[in-house]
Amino acid sequence: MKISAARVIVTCPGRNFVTLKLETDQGVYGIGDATLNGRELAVVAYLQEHVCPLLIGRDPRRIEDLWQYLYRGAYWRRGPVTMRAIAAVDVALWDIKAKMAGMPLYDLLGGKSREGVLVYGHANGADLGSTVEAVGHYLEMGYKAVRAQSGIPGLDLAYGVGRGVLHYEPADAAMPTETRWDTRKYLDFIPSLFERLRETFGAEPALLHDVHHRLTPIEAARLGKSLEPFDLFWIEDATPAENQDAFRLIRQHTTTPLAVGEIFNTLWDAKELIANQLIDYIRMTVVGSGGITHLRRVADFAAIHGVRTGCHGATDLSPVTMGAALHFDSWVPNFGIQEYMRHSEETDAVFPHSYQFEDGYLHPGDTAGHGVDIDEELAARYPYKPAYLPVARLQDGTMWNW
Ligand code: EZ4
Ligand code: CO
Repeated sequence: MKISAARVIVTCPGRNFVTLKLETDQGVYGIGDATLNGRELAVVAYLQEHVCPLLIGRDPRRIEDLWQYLYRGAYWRRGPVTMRAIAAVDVALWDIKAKMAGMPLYDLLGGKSREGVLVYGHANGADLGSTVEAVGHYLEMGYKAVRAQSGIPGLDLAYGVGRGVLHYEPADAAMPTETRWDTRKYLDFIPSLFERLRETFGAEPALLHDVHHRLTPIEAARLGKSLEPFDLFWIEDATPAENQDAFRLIRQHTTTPLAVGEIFNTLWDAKELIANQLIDYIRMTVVGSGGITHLRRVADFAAIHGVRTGCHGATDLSPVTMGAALHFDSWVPNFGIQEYMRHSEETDAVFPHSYQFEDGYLHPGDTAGHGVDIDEELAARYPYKPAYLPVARLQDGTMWNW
């Protein structure tokens, strides 16, 4: 069995997606996601110029060997571009293998560990009142877990808050939108939001919050402490995590659970965090961190340290990643939760998929493979459109973390 073609498909049904399609001499094909939000064409070039030529003629059944070949063989290791390219190949190969076996991918991984995948939705509003309303809306839709992001009094553009649309889409402009940040305003406001959410909805729903790398360790410690009475499921990306050691300080001050890792690419980004139990949830997912092959290694390492998974699942991760992640989530023994930001109807039409939402849970479906396809004709109707993520500055203009 041989790989006969490797093609990269770029499409923009409302936002940009990069997809790799691997074809074989036996007619079976597989697809993988390679989207890197705001830097998409770097991965396209990496795949087209440097990876696709290496794949032709190779045996697609040798997933592990091909993974090692692309990881070790480049000499240059890690990073968001390389690891997304490897992930796209890896996920396409697992798709092929599961199709050949006539099994849904979760069966090939070891079978289902649970009946459904608990997901959290994204509620947001321009102010406290409309955020509370938005959380109510998600609970009415059946969600058991909701992330709440709100506009901050005195700041005009906040992370996670749409401009009048329910579905927040951060990569929103041909040049990066400039936002302003003020830590004190944020820290003063957020506890009142979660206090109101608990008053309104009671103890039952799981509530989450994304700090999006904005705080210093001692500020994050204060936030975690001030949110303790409201029993959050987690606070996410409390500080930038290049400095894994910084989480020791946060941990010493608060029992609010911590989640990190949507921008990590390999286990090495999270090794100290996991080994020292400085976090509770690891947010890496298939597209960002080398595919199923590497992610399950991360999950096994996390399992022996009591850390659970919480895969990133924003809309810049294509339905292909969502499908693959749901098979992974169905199998992984130390599953925590899965982020689920709904794609637009246009995106769903370009990527027909078998996964389904029901009563707060996602189900991967039983189609052989990962259950997600691409309609290439439809995809071709949506050409690539440059779009950047925003940037953030402090009130005096100093560059900050978006
Ligand atoms: O900002 O994926 O938890 N989710 C997030 C996302 C990220 C985007 C960046 O492309 O933080 O919304
Ligand atoms: Co996040």
